[in-house]
Amino acid sequence: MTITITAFERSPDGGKGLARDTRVRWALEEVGQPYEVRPVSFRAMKEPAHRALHPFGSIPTYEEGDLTLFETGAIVFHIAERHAGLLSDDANARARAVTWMFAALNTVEPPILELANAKLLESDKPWNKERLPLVENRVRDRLKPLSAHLGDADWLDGAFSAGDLMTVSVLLRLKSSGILDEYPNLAAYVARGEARPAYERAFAAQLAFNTGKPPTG
Ligand code: GTB
Repeated sequence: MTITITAFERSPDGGKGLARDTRVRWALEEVGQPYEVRPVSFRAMKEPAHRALHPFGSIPTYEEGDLTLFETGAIVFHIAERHAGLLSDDANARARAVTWMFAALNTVEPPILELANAKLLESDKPWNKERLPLVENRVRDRLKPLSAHLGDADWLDGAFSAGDLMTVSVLLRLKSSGILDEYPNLAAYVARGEARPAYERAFAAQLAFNTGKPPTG
């Protein structure tokens, strides 16, 4: 059955892979499932046809036969459950990987988004200069224990899993801030994720999509 996801017609990041369709592309590449991408403009995103797929009028969505999903956590979990490669056969290891998915989305991502918003949307506010260090410290409050847990391991809980895919995806948003480099094992963890062939294919595909140039290599 054809899998179709939606993505920004042109991502505001110009193809840096930060829009959330990249994590869905990555999951599909990890499990070897082909997919199609339907571009959605900012205007179309808020129209009834798209809201029927995504009540909040955002991307990405996921369509497969009569199933429609939104929220990258649910989409990646669905992909990981249906296909081998992202969740262990061991029930406890699966549960721990799902725990890391939730931790990535509910515990690690929120302060990272707050920082992105503070930089992108609030830079002209008179209080921004004072607030920014507070927000950066909230990010550090999450990175420090994450770094301590990872230690010198390659992945969060043994073999690479959907939990790592989500955690790396969330941390990627920090690359340009310099904060990630304060935790060398996390910077190396993100680099390991980016070096996975499935991530490379997903990144190349979204870059080609956003620049209109075919993937190279
Ligand atoms: N919780 C949802 C999920 O995980 O699926 C969040 C979905 C979401 O925020 N989607 C964003 C969106 O559609 C795109 S990813 N925004 C437009 C809207 O809602 O009107 C967020 C994003 C956007 C742009 C960049 N960038 O250019 O760097 C990075 C991330």
